[in-house]
Amino acid sequence: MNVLSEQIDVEQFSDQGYAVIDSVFRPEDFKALRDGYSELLDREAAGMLATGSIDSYDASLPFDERLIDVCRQCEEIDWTPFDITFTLFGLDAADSKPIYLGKPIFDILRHPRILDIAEQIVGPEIYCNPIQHVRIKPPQGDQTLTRKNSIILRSQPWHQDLSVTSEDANDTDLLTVWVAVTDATEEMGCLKVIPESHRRNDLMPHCPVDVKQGPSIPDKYVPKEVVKSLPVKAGSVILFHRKTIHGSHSNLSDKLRWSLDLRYQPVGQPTGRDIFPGFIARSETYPERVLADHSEWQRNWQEARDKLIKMGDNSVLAREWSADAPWCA
Ligand SMILES: O=C(O)CCC(=O)C(=O)O
Repeated sequence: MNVLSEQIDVEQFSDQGYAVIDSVFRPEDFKALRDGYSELLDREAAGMLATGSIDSYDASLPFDERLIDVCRQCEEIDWTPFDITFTLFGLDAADSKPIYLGKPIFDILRHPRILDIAEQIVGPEIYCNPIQHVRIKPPQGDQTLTRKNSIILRSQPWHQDLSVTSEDANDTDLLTVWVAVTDATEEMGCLKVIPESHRRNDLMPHCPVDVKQGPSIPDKYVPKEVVKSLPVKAGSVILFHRKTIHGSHSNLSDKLRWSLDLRYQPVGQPTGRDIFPGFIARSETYPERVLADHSEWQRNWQEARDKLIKMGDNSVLAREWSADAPWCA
């Protein structure tokens, strides 16, 4: 445990609201994930061919070329099957697609190197918070690729992660662990942060920009005097405090920018997404409660999906940001 402790500047994290840790993963650590997504894309593309959303698909091409080609051909790629959590906006019908619950993701969520990092911020009783995403962003300079695609595939506007939880999680020590699967240079749309922005007491005002976009802070409220871009190499990890204002640049390169954003917190605090299944990832006190069974994790998400479909209205899942609020004018 704590093999990486010397690499994490916990003081800088408390002071600045973020930390960058280089070389946490090697390329081979992502092989299973890449293979899983390659198969997933083949399956999804077969469905798109059958329904006529795309006209052609060359399975012999490398993954990046296949995904870019699919994005270019279809009106709008449905990201649900590629993501690892439910959208707050689309799970209102029994025909919404299952999310990706492959073992490679479960293994990364429980990866000892990630938990060693999280432990230094949230302590030894670690809960894997279920607000988590896989983002594989196509080149945004090519308007045909992204004009209609959901925000998850585009640059992310300024926000605090606390803005997407329900209010009962206001005091949860929520840690965002952002993992670079590919390089993320500034041209490729790396993250950007406002250092020290987590120190203010209140959550900033956020506004919903459109139905597929998470809440974002209106430009006039973003203290942009000190914006820091965070370019990183594949395998690096970036940590954010729940109130740190951050976003990402547009991917103006011709490559895919692939990342995971995962979240951890101490066991026993509200997750801010009650109905989604988190799990105990590490515990000294109750080691027998740690979830190590991939099938059980899958089942938990499937049960949550059934519940959500029955509920119909997902708006209860997170705090409400109204476009009619005075700060959105
Ligand atoms: O990966 C990105 O572009 C944005 C990630 C982000 O904003 C987050 O993890 O909260």
